[in-house]
Amino acid sequence: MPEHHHSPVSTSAPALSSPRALRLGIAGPVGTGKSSLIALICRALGEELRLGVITNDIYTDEDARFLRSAGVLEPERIRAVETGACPHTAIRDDVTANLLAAEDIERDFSPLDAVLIESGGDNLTATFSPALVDAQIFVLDVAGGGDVARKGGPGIGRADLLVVNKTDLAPHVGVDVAQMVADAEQAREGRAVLALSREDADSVQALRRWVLQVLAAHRSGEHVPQDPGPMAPHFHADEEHPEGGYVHSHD
Ligand SMILES: Nc1nc2c(ncn2[C@@H]2O[C@H](COP(=O)(O)OP(=O)(O)OP(=O)(O)O)[C@@H](O)[C@H]2O)c(=O)[nH]1
Ligand SMILES: [Mg+2]
Repeated sequence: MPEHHHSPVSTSAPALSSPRALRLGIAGPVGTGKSSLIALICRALGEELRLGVITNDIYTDEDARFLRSAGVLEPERIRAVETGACPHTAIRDDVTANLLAAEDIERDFSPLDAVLIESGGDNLTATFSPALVDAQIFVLDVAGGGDVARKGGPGIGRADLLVVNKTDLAPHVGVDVAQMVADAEQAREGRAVLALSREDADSVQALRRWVLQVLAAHRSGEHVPQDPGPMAPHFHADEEHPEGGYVHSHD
């Protein structure tokens, strides 16, 4: 009688069995277009990938509402974490609320291919902890000024992808996109930079390809989550300091 023993690493487990969903963080200063970029990804990939979204806002669930009303995913697949404090805290120092939200959504919609986690808009140095996300996108926009890319910082320098967003606005704000991208590439020592506008279909396709590429690398085990590094010391406006706060860091 032929023997059909299952080896301890069972071959009967589906060969397709992938690791858990890719957790992809989207960070960047206030208003640079993080929610809009998530909407673009959902629109471009929502048919072929099983997606979930988690938003982080300080006091509201406004980003989640925006994304639900954009109709890019079933509303139940978009969840809000209210961070209650400076947004970077919840993506860097104590990621518990976000980890629980990610695990919940992955369980409720199992299997998911990717969970997109939007950070609350924060300062230039806020990045995700690798304990929360496998990969992260840092979003700048041209309206923030062409020299921002040169200023560097952990997100700009070392996020898996730097997006220079709203390139359609460049002529109106006097920014040279090619120069801004070149500066960013130099600051990033060759890591990926993408000039994006929701008005530019080619750029949206490039974003789509990048997400698929990271997902494939995540599944194959080739992708290694990077820690862009901690944020810079900073102060909060409501804290005691002669100039309106005291300088501190969250490490
Ligand atoms: N012109 C232009 N405007 C854009 C683009 N993407 C987003 N916006 C606009 O930029 C503004 C901010 O976009 P959001 O996606 O809400 O930005 P955000 O980074 O999620 O904002 P916070 O979560 O509040 O930090 C909105 O008015 C968007 O309509 C773009 O490609 N071109
Ligand atoms: Mg947003």
